[in-house]
Amino acid sequence: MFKPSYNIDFDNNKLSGKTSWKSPSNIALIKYWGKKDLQTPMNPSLSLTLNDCHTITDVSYNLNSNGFKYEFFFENKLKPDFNKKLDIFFSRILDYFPFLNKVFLKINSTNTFPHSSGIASSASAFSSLALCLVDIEKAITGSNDFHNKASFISRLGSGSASRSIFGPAAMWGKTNLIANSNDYYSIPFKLSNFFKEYHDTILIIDESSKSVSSSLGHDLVKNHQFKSNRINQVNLNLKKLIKSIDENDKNEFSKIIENEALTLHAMMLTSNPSFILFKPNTINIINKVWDFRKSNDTSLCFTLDAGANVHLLYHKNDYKSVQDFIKNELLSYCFNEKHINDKVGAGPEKINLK
Ligand code: 2P0
Repeated sequence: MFKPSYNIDFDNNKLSGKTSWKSPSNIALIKYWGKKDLQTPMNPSLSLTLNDCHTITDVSYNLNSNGFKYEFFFENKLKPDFNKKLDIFFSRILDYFPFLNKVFLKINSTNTFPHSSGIASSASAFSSLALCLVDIEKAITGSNDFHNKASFISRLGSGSASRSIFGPAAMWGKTNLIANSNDYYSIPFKLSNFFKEYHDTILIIDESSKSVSSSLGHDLVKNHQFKSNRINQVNLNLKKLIKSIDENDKNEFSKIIENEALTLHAMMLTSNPSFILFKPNTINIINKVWDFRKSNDTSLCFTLDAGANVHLLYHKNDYKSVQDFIKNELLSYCFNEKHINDKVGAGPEKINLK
């Protein structure tokens, strides 16, 4: 799959150019937690693609007669700290991009969201880089495998990155519920107009980096005591979530995504060894959201990533009431009142270079 058969004796004049892609972060509604073999998921996941939290990656390429080489810059500063992760990524993808053996890549990435905000940037970072690479392959060879290959390549950098290729929603992982779903790349998920109008306000509770990486968390699911129950539950939740989306049922949607978020963290609490990524203010906010929902007919609900921050999801019709609620009752739980207002977005875009 996606291994091209082109001859690498290219016209060397073609081996020079530049491309740039902007790719968003995503927030999972149905959570990917646990892997099978190389970067394939234990269970299907489904996410909303964000609009404003994104990474812009520029890649310039030039002929290199000594084989593949790259340099990675973050916000225009050389960043060798990322090379360990990037070396693994490039070793996984060389067979899928034979042209890489002939080039030197200069990569520069910039995030629109603060990189110390505790927001995972691997999804937007790897998806924007993967899009640049398929775009370069297209320019050199005329190859036409584009979005599916970009998602496949993103996955080899970070599993959740495979979902960022498609907006407004994407699903990854084989399930009988959705035709063409597979473990190797994500596919677009048809979201009803109602849910396309959802906002995501990310409440920043903790800016420090996570005490346990997601990769380690995924590993701990392999021998988890609740693994088979989790697989059953996630498939049932996916089925119910798809129905709630088809029926524009906001209450059922809220119930399922909150159950997924809390189960994700329950899996962490019951791993061996156990670990905890939420903070007291994560719980305080969840209780406030539940109180708010008791006294309001609202779409407001929460989800959590692998960290302490809370994602508040709500329909645009509730924007004013939810923003007032955040300002009056939730910002005091945030680190320096930090929060990011985002919403469901359309997916990555190529940046036109002058
Ligand atoms: C998700 N998360 O579905 C889940 C929910 C975090 C919580 O995927 O090892 O960075 O790079 O494949 O994708 C975070 O894990 O892990 C994640 P790798 P990734 O979004």
